[in-house]
Amino acid sequence: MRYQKILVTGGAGFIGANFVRYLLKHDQKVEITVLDKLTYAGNLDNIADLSTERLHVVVGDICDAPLVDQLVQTVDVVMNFAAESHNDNSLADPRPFLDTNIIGTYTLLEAVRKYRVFYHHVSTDEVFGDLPIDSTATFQEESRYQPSSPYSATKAGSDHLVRAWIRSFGIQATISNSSNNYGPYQYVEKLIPRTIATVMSDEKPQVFGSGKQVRDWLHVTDHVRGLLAVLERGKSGQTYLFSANCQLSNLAVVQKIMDQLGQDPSNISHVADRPGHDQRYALDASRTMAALDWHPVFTDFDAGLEETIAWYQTHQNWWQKAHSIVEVKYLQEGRR
Ligand code: NAD
Ligand code: TDX
Repeated sequence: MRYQKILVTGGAGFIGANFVRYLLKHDQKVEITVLDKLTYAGNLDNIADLSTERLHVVVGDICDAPLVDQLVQTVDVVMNFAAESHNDNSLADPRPFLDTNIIGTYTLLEAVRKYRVFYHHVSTDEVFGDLPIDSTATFQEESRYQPSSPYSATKAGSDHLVRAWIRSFGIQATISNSSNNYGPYQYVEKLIPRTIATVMSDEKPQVFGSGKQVRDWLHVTDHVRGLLAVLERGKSGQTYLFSANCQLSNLAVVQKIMDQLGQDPSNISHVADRPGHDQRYALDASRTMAALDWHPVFTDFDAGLEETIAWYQTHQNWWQKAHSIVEVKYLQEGRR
């Protein structure tokens, strides 16, 4: 590993925790400091069983400049996973997205500029907007930014800040834009874990609108492996795209889950559509694969899904309370 001391912001969330778990297991020297605010989506249980010698946890906010300054000066690289990450929440209350995704990124950038520390920005394919459902078009590294939701607009804004800090201040940084992730430790507000938790609770899964919208699914472990390839071989100023080229309609995903859980796949509720709902995401990751020598290993979605469902079946205590909270929230917002 090119770096020995890493600050992982958002390391108690879904992708951040998977990153911390994978890295500590596969690298015997690395020292990780997690900075996490522990919002509703952050859970220290996600990393609680890991060795504490090489893992330090700081509960705090990436918008807290003195704290960020103090932590950044002790590391070689910052991996920024911290974000408000759920589109539906950004429609109900955009403000926290501006704070964490924009001001938080700005705060980290100022600290890495001061201490000349490498910065990697974890971002999303949603910055490019969407594609028509029936097309075969894909997004590339240089595709135009055209975000649709408050969430994706703040992620797009944060990507722009990173590029501006590279060009104007000469910081060393990379950006990656990933397609939709799935796997263990994902909070039950997102489509796959929400549907698993709902079906396991003998309720009907909720499909927004027609369910014909398409998402491009990537197993979180493949995303984590890609991020480590960026740390090993990435070049400052570059953008990397992560996708396993696995495009499926939401309806197909929900039906696969129901099928695997032994339920009638037609027993679903079509609820009000998400306002401004992005129709289709598809990333062309071929240039990143060649540049980083990274290739997804979870290429069988049904097998990855089966493994994910098994994880939720054996971790019911992990999600049961959160499931109730999420469902009450959707109900209060008139979204179920
Ligand atoms: P998540 O919501 O599961 O986790 C986010 C984590 O950040 C939580 O632990 C939370 O407590 C923490 N956090 C939030 N605000 C903070 C703040 N102000 N200071 C410190 N910590 C804070 O999100 P995720 O799905 O793991 O996503 C991680 C990153 O990957 C995000 O930047 C997201 O935009 C990006 N991304 C996610 C996906 C996906 O499918 N989940 C796909 C592409 C990109
Ligand atoms: O219950 C649901 N029913 C439903 O039909 C939920 C929760 C979602 N959906 C639809 C909306 C989307 O078309 O499923 C699709 C996936 O929804 P989410 O899981 O909310 O993900 P999405 O909005 O696509 O964004 C995700 O991928 C990109 C992550 O939440 C982002 O953080 C990431 O940047």
